[in-house]
Amino acid sequence: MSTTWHVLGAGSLGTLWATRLARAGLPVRLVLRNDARLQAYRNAGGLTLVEQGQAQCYPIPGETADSPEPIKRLLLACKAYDAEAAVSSVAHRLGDESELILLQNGLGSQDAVANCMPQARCISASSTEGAFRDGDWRVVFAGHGYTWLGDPAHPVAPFWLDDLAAAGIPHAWSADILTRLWRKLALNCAINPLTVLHHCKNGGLQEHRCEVATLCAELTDLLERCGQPAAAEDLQPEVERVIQATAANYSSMYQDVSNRRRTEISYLLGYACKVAQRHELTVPHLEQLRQRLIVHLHNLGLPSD
Ligand code: NAD
Ligand code: KPL
Repeated sequence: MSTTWHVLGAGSLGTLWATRLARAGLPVRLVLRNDARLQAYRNAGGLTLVEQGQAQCYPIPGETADSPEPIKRLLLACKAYDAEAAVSSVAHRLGDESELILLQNGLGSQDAVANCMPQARCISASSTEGAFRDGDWRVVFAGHGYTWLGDPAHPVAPFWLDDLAAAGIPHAWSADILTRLWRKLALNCAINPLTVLHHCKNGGLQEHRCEVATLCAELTDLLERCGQPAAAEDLQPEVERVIQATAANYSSMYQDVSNRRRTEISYLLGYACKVAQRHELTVPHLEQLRQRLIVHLHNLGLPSD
């Protein structure tokens, strides 16, 4: 009998994973915040995934966080700023044998979760898949990508990667997941805040090459200083390549701001500046960018943490 995948966070990525796992015949349960959300979910009849214009509803069973049944495998698919509270809401259901798969972007939330759940194995993930919600309990699969998973404390791959293969979730086990998370964080720091401040698509940063290059130089120093030289390698050319390849897209932070959603700034640029300070490295342009972004968010009436 397969172990149940408990999915906490029925948003974009949570739905993308839950529906593909369920479609492969694997046991999945959605963990919802409270009775009102559970009732709303039951009324909707399931989670809907839209792929290539085709919508398919999957009647995945739901439950609330305070349900008493133990959780052996938890996919945590909320935003980085919600991760610690979300895991705490199911703490009474986690034990020594529990495994948590952390789908959060950026850095900082993984350590926060691991510190409050020392008994559980925490596996971090870094994903380039893209999805967005176009209604309650309804998600559009917007961009094919790849997910790397890894556990810095324990390099052996878990056997349940077979479930991901069966579900058609492109993935690989990574012995250097921290490098991958840092590299993605650096790309996001060099691109996303500038798209918000210049109010442009990623391609609009081709008009701001010097500003991007200055940030890349500071990010490279930071990655080298904090023991991530592989994540620093050729950062600037990769940032330029990503800007070109995604020229027509709005960055995820731009989309958060334009939809008046809280950003993950504290787990991206905020985290980079905090680590630089811890290593006594001055990163004046990153710090100034962080301050400008905070003022911008504040002026829009959005949270700046
Ligand atoms: P989302 O906002 O669409 O979904 C998060 C869900 O978690 C929401 O439904 C929210 O209500 C739920 N949630 C939060 N706290 C909860 C709690 N305590 N109990 C129950 N539910 C709770 O977010 P997303 O876009 O799926 O992003 C998740 C993470 O994945 C983020 O860190 C994001 O940066 C990263 N990511 C997203 C994408 C994407 O295309 N959406 C791609 C790569 C990485
Ligand atoms: O991941 C991204 C995002 O928008 O969050 C890219 C496309 C790499 C831009 O930083």
